[in-house]
Amino acid sequence: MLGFFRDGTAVALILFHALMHIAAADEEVVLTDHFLVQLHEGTDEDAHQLALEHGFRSARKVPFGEGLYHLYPQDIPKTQRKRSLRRHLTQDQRVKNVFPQEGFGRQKRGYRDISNLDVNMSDPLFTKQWYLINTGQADGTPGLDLNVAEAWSMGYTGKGVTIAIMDDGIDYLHPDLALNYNAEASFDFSSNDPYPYPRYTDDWFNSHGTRCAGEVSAVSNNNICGVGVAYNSKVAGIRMLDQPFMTDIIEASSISHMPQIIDIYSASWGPTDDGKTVDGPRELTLQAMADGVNKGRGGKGSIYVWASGDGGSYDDCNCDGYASSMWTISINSAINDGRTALYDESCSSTLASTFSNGRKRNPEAGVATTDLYGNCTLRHSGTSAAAPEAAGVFALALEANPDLTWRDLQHLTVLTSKRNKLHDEVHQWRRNGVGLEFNHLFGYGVLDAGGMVKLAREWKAVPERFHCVAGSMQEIHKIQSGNKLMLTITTDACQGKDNFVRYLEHVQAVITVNASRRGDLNINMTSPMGTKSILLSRRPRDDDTKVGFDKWPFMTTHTWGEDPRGTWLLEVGFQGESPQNGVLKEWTLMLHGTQSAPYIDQVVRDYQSKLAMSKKEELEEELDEAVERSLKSLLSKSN
Ligand SMILES: *[C@@H]1O[C@H](CO)[C@@H](O)[C@H](O)[C@H]1NC(C)=O
Ligand SMILES: *[C@@H]1O[C@H](CO)[C@@H](O)[C@H](O)[C@H]1NC(C)=O
Ligand SMILES: *[C@@H]1O[C@H](CO)[C@@H](O)[C@H](O)[C@H]1NC(C)=O
Ligand SMILES: *[C@@H]1O[C@H](CO)[C@@H](O)[C@H](O)[C@H]1NC(C)=O
Ligand SMILES: [Ca+2]
Ligand SMILES: [Ca+2]
Repeated sequence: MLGFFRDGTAVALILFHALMHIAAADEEVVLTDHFLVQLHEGTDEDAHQLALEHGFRSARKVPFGEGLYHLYPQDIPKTQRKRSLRRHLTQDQRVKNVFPQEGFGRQKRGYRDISNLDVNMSDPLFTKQWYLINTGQADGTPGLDLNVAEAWSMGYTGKGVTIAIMDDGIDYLHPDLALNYNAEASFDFSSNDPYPYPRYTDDWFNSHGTRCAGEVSAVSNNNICGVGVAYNSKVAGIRMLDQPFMTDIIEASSISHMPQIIDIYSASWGPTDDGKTVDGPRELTLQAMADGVNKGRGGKGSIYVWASGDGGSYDDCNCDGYASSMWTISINSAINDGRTALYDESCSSTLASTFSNGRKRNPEAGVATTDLYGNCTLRHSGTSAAAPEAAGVFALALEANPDLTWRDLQHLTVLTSKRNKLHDEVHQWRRNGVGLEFNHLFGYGVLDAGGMVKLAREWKAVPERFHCVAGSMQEIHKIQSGNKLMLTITTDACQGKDNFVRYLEHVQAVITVNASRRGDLNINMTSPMGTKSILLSRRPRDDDTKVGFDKWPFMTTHTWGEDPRGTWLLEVGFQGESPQNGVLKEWTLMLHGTQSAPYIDQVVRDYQSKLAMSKKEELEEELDEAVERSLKSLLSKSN
């Protein structure tokens, strides 16, 4: 039976009916050589053995039921070559059920035929906006884009959604922005007035906010500059970066400005990216963020989108308390051929990526958008340019489903972001314990607007969130070069208590550690399901010898969806030329997530309550479709 359906056997049977329905495919359905197989009993090793015997590469346990395994083939998925594969599996004594997998994934969620796109915009820069529709312009890789055309073709353009750009102001007189400018929701916290117009300097230094605004909300089809990702959304300017020093009050005021009108806040700033800073939001700003996610948007939560940072391989965005916050969606960037940009920072808290400039000499490989004083530019850059693109995609999702909470949007990001052709030379793409593919730099991949709005339309709010302190280690532990410290916490994830966390969202490791050279410290954490998160990489420029990390909440998104029960391993060591030593004083493991399964469980519950109201057959069909969708959204990750 399907273990996690706490509602019992009947439900499990219904689900199986649904699964069989998918399996009982008609002629037109393409079957792949991926199989969902249920075993009578046995360990992961037995499943692996079974997979090998039938010519598969291996078997991976999947989380939506007892004894269910995904058997996957040796090479890149193709359509099923041997019909007999299924028969052999069905006949195997160890196997209880076999669910062949339809070949829908590549069509629906993969690359699309660019010539099928029918987007006709009069804006002169539109064809230079490869991040919207990448046809290979500027030496880019065709199809490597935000897939906005699909969302637009479904009618989602950001209507009714307001995005605030927290930056150095917005040229709201710009003819490509004026129409979409939300003056009522705008403010200038740098000079305390309602007009966030950028301060003039000879070098146009304060062009950042205007460029970001155009990426989100530039008006379409008006013969001016380009087109925003959410070209019918409203954009608000929150000027807050243009004064000699930042203060907690300015940050907090900006982040909490009009949370019932502003839906999404986009931030392309943070602590200095010098590779030696460890800093984050102060007291008021933390409180403002907490209030935002709990009370903003009528309680559904303000959406905070954050650029992961421009510190390059010398920095680690987990040392940036804004980007690494659970309440922000931290966005990294890929360049137009899928490589990392040289300024990209990597860290385990990044959720996904969009696009920006870098490496390419081609003058049109930058980000085309609006610029100061009515101009346009082809050269917006950095992870600064990446965050607003994400804000635009989220605006499309919020239009598709205004009920989405801040957490729903993170789940949607995890499920629909794509590896596409992203390529990180340093860190491999890996799969976590529930099969979600991620990368240490790109997160779960590049945002896919079409995929996101499709899933958003049908989305049911995820179950309630719980918080469990899985364990805390407060003793003194010495660390030395060449002799890394290994600690474990074994946890039941508060099972049996009200705050049991069974399906993870974010995980935080609160760590106090000092070192003779902080930058040489290197911390990894491995979950019970075997997913290793790099919590801290070497930062060669960080020569701190005193402060270390004081109760610093390192965050990982890489264990999303996993079962946190079991033993967590923390490894702390040094990398670098000279021998170092240090002392770890605390490791507290905090789990955040849900008790009941997101996605499928809800579908079944909804179905049950509806069933009580009759119209059985119709509903059964609905359920089939709903379960199919849920499974597809999860399993398509394995394509
Ligand atoms: C695009 O729109 C313009 C102006 O509306 C029109 O003249 C042109 O024929 C259109 N092109 C296509 C390919 O539809
Ligand atoms: C910006 O626009 C102004 C006025 O339209 C124009 O005079 C100027 O040359 C433009 N500057 C750049 C750098 O394109
Ligand atoms: C780290 O902290 C310990 C205990 O508080 C202290 O004895 C040690 O000198 C510190 N080491 C460094 C490198 O600051
Ligand atoms: C952490 O993981 C990285 C990448 O796998 C590895 O290079 C490094 O040595 C590990 N560090 C520790 C302290 O285990
Ligand atoms: Ca335009
Ligand atoms: Ca940084």
